[in-house]
Amino acid sequence: MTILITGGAGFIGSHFTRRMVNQGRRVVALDKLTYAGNLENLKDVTEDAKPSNLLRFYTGDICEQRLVERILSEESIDTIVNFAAESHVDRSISSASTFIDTDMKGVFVLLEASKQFTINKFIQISTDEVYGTAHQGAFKETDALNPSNPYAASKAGGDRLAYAYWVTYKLPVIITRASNNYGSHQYPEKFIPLFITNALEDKKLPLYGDGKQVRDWIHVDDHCEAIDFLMTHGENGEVYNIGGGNERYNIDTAYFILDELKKPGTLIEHVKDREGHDRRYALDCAKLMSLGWKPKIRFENGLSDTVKWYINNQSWWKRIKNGEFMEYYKNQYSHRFASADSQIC
Ligand code: NAD
Ligand code: TDX
Repeated sequence: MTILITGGAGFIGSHFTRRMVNQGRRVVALDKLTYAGNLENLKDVTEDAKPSNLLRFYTGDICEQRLVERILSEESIDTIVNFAAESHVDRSISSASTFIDTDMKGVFVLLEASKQFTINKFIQISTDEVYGTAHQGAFKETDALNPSNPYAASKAGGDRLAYAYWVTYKLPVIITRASNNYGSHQYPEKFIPLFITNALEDKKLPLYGDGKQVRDWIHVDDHCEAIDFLMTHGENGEVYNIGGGNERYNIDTAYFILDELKKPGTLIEHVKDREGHDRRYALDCAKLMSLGWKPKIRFENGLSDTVKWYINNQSWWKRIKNGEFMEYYKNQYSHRFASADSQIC
């Protein structure tokens, strides 16, 4: 069985690739290596994979029909796990075009190619953001989708397109909707790695609005384990929520990070809020749990380990923060900070 993992050089995709290779499974990874893709994330499996032919890497775009078809025909792909996406909400608010390309058109290309070849499982990695904000309770898989930013809307498009290929063509699709992931190798534009690395550099932490937004955090290892579990135990045509059961206010997470690093609370600066900011995400995961899976990692333990990883791997994130990231950070944050000493650069 060969698994095609798209987005395999990104945050979650690289963790999943490592997990599969370490289990002795043959993996083909396809990744465009956008700003978020990083071959360093796969260093340990590309160098140490035994036998080393377990992982084959293609640099390329999931929107390229001919490339996708060639990989499916030449590599005897049995399972596809589609992680490839533009994944950052703030970037989608600034410019949505690549989100429409990858998160919708890219899914279409993968589904169409899968129709032509014998694919036994197509797992579309969707997100809890497709439900929109949870005013009360927690979303079930059957709840209506109400995406409220361009990223979430494009992911909802990919999510429903995958479902349509099950209903219409009986393509064996499973859709997963996970909550906010955290862990090692996460690109430092996202909340947790941005706050850890800014604090390590004694820079301000830009907390949007009042910081009372709620996110349900899941450790990336728990998320990858759940996907692995669903590859065997999930039913075709079904959607599965994957949550960590760790709802936290952003402001509490920010203070936890500062406490771990022994840095002062004064580093937090409340800044202009994100447009259309979803106030709360919450998932009801009873469906997945009824199959026998539940998350194992307690948020505070996982976050403490994550903080240690960023302390011990400064060359990984400093290289990123010195590159394209700096331009992005200035554009995204310079108008948000009120104080002149917020050390944008
Ligand atoms: P990421 O941005 O770290 O990685 C995305 C990867 O996809 C990168 O390696 C990038 O180079 C690659 N990519 C982008 N466009 C591509 C294209 N056109 N063709 C091929 N490769 C392309 O994202 P992530 O946080 O690892 O998220 C992975 C998936 O999980 C995404 O589908 C995302 O929507 C979903 N998800 C993420 C979270 C989260 O909290 N991070 C939560 C739920 C769901
Ligand atoms: O500088 C910041 N300040 C801040 O207060 C950033 C970058 C974020 N935030 C807040 C916004 C959110 O309430 O922190 C929370 C988390 O923000 P992000 O890390 O941008 O994640 P979010 O918008 O919740 O989306 C994430 O979860 C769902 C992932 O980025 C998506 O890929 C996933 O689908």
